[in-house]
Amino acid sequence: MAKKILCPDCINRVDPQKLYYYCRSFGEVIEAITTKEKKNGVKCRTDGCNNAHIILQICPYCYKNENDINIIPNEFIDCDTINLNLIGGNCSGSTNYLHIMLNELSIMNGIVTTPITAQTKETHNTIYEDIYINHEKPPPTVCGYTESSIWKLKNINKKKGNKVFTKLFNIYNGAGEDYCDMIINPQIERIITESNLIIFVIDPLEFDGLRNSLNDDDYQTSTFDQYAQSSKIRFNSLNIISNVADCIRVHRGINNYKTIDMLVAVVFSKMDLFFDKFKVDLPNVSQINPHNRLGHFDSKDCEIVNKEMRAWINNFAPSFITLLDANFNAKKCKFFGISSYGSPPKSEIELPNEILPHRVLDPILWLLAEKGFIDKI
Ligand SMILES: Nc1nc2c(ncn2[C@@H]2O[C@H](COP(=O)(O)OP(=O)(O)OP(=O)(O)O)[C@@H](O)[C@H]2O)c(=O)[nH]1
Ligand SMILES: [Mg+2]
Ligand SMILES: [Zn+2]
Ligand SMILES: [Zn+2]
Repeated sequence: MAKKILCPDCINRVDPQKLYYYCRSFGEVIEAITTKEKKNGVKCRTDGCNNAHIILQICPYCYKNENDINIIPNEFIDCDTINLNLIGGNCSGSTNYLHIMLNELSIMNGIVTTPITAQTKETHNTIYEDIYINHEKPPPTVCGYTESSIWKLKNINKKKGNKVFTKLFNIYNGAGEDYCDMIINPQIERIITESNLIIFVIDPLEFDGLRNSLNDDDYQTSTFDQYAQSSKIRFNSLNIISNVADCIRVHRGINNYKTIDMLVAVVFSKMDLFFDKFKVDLPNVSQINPHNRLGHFDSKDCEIVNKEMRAWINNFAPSFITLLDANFNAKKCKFFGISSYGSPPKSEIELPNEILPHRVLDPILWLLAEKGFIDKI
């Protein structure tokens, strides 16, 4: 049986034999496909339509009517898909991280990134403009946001004959609140359980020892107003990690005695705030690895960073490490330290004049190397 396709809109798995088809010329939707049609290619049934082969497929689960069509991009059928879920508490820096990382990926040697849907392009461009052109913080993600950012990735250094190594990257990044309230959002539960990769974005400011090491100004500019001003406890990452692990356990039938065998990148954001104070503890994380931009992955450097970050966090939040290791296979779980901006924001609204991302590609290069998409050195 052909592999099931993940509908990016409703996050249900669809048997390719059960897809509906849509004709762009006449807006006709064909639901029941005959065996003969399957063999010869589906054709529009409207008289006078010269659109011989209908190639636009739609998902039978989320199709409502002919005025409300979600097309499943062809790439979901042709390419190997990586479903990535970027999970972070509110204000952890996940939205900034995602779009700055995508931008860095697009200028990396040998990798070609192409947005697959108009929505993906528009959302990315808007956030890019906020950050790089207007130097403003992008707005917080709204609750219930489940749109995915869909990119085609080509590695031109991995050509075989005239075939270029290609993967589809389907990325979800919701609002922090939603990962704590999954029970009321089955769609978010499906996103988590259908992902083959997870990036946890962790805000180091949530740990008392680290937050207290900063002056008030740095704390306020590196968080959203409403959190800085209130003493309200934010949803913390321990809560999120245990929710996400429970969700995966329930849906995949993994009991509590076993760890979850999944690639997990644990990414500490906003590290620009700590490099000066913790240079002794973070001699490698605070340095940029030159291999990053060259399109391959440096396993040795990754291991050094992993150890350094684990030891550093263990000083401030040992319970974080205990909880993570109790739920996820530590061999498939790596720690990273990044800064999206490279330095703290100038004010509560304004970003630094120059955005100098620090090690933002490390986690993604590790995941792509594990998936065989780029080479390790
Ligand atoms: N110092 C510093 N602050 C950062 C960095 N990245 C993000 N921030 C701060 O963190 C805030 C939140 O960032 P977002 O990317 O919107 O966080 P989020 O995880 O998407 O938050 P929600 O969408 O509300 O869940 C930003 O407005 C910045 O103030 C960074 O690299 N350095
Ligand atoms: Mg966000
Ligand atoms: Zn669907
Ligand atoms: Zn037609």
